[in-house]
Amino acid sequence: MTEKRSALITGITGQDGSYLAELLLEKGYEVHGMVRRASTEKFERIEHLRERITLHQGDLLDQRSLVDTLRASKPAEIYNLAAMSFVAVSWIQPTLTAEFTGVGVTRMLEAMREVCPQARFYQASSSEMFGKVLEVPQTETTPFYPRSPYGVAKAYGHFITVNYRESYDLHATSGILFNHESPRRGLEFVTRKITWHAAAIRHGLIKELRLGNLEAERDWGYAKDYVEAMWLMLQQKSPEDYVIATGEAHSVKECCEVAFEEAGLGAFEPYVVIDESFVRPAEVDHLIGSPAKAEKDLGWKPQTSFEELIRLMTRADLELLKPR
Ligand code: NAP
Ligand code: G4F
Repeated sequence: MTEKRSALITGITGQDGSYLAELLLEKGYEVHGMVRRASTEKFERIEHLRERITLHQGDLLDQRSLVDTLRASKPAEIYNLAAMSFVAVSWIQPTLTAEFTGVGVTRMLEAMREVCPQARFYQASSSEMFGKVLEVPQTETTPFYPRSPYGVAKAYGHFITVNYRESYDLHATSGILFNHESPRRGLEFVTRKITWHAAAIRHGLIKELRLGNLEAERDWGYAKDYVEAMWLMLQQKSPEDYVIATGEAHSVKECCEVAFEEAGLGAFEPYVVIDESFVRPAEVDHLIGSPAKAEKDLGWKPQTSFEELIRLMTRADLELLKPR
């Protein structure tokens, strides 16, 4: 019997980690995940997979645990998705964000160099690195101008991945992913916050939704489509960097319009209150990516439109919050 290919996912308990684990299991991989200890386990997103995956205790701050996780899982592919991923909190915990989201990448790469230098490495880079954009649309060659401690940390993670590829000939790839959402998105991110609140208002559980900047625009795609691109990147003969995006931008306001309409509430304006506490010290006003290279080299295309995405998230939250 041929042995299964093994893959390690850091951040397996997160939105992307859970979809990627499902995809890799479907493809016949032996799936390992790295999780950090907490007094209460937060494994809801992978509960349905628990019997089919192997979990290892580890933390991006702890080199020993990364080395031991790689020794135990013997991965052919490593997907480094773990990070402090919420931009707003990166101003509150800037140093910790730098440690998790920036230097944590070097720790993973060092552990890989020591234990399994032949493995393939995926780094979860972000369109937040483009920040105050220097080119429209953003591509793999657009210079970075990050606008948050999170964006700065991700830029470090991107460049250290490129540097280790060039210094040590590692198969290391940086996927520059634009915003991607799903019913598994954390409630603090704006799309899920909007769809959850629209559903809760519809069911009479709450009365209003407090938001910051309604004019901000993002290139929003569906997380399930995006994890396929991560896998495709690691199947390439030589490692390169790719932008993953839909090529369309929409505003927070448009997201409200679609969600409130899908929830059967009509116009969103009577329910939304502008709350300055959600306005960021420095904003990223407009992001729009070009997926042209991904389409050409990986044969990857987004499958889900912005409107379909917000509608499916709203329907999922209506079901989740339905009185029983
Ligand atoms: P997410 O839902 O916030 O998940 C983050 C994951 O990282 C969780 O599993 C979390 O574990 C883990 N983690 C955090 N700190 C850790 C540490 N010190 N040690 C070990 N694990 C740690 O994020 P996501 O949306 O799935 O995003 C996945 C990755 O892609 C992140 O790196 C994010 O920055 C990046 N990214 C996301 C997007 C997007 O739009 N979603 C776009 C571009 C890039 P716990 O469950 O224990 O907290
Ligand atoms: O949903 P957000 O918090 O996502 P943001 O900041 O774009 O970051 C996400 O995407 C990045 C990729 O570009 C990832 F790297 C990162 O990990 C994360 O997944 O905010 C989107 C926009 C912002 O302009 C924000 O100012 O929505 C605006 N917004 C307006 N009111 C709000 C709110 N954002 C949040 N979270 N909450 C609000 O009440």
